[in-house]
Amino acid sequence: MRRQDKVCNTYWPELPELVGKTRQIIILGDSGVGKTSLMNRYVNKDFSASYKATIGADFLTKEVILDDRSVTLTIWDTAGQERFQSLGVAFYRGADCCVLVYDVNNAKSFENINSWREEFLIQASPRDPSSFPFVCVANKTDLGENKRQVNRTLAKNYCDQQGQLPYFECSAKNGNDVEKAFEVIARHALAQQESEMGDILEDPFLPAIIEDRGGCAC
Ligand SMILES: Nc1nc2c(ncn2[C@@H]2O[C@H](COP(=O)(O)OP(=O)(O)OP(=O)(O)O)[C@@H](O)[C@H]2O)c(=O)[nH]1
Ligand SMILES: [Mg+2]
Repeated sequence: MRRQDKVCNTYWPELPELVGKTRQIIILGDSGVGKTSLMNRYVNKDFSASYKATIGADFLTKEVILDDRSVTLTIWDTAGQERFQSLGVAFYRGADCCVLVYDVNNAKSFENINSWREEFLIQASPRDPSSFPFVCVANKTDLGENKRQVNRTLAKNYCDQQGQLPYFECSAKNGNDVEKAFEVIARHALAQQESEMGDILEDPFLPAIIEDRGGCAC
């Protein structure tokens, strides 16, 4: 049994809950690219063809199990429409991972993802901007190649230049690769959770806390 598991299972069962506060995932991109639809597809396994602009921000939570470990994601779906954005910016700070979405059939939405990325970094001011986990999602691939305006290679090149961002071509409509994209996001979140748990296990006061609880974690 790993030391971490022994501490949690035997002496401090609530540790994962304390550390494993929900991880904040934020979805950004132009209006109409399908941010709400992707979140809905992933969390509720559902899709609606009607469009209702998100105002400010909305969220859904989902518990994900990966390799027998659990992580809870709070997925923040933000407004793409400029007039509804100011409310959403408040949620940038505290995000653990950011999903940049564009519509493969809309070149402008791809050109704008860099602005979304830069604005996020300004507002969220993460400790290390160069290593902050972004994931890029190209949505609406179900509409067919003749509608496509953004070439896969172009988008892949952009992601590679930005530090090998994971890149997925998805469809919220038919569900294609949505699960796959969010699995990468959930893995980032789980890694962060485990790293924070590791920090606590290294805490010089931990032996005293465990002692207090009537045990030894060695
Ligand atoms: N064909 C197709 N349509 C999609 C897909 N994803 C979303 N849509 C449609 O595109 C429209 C906009 O989708 P939303 O998810 O509301 O877009 P949004 O990015 O949340 O828009 P804002 O809230 O304004 O920022 C809706 O009519 C959706 O049904 C997709 O993968 N394929
Ligand atoms: Mg929306």
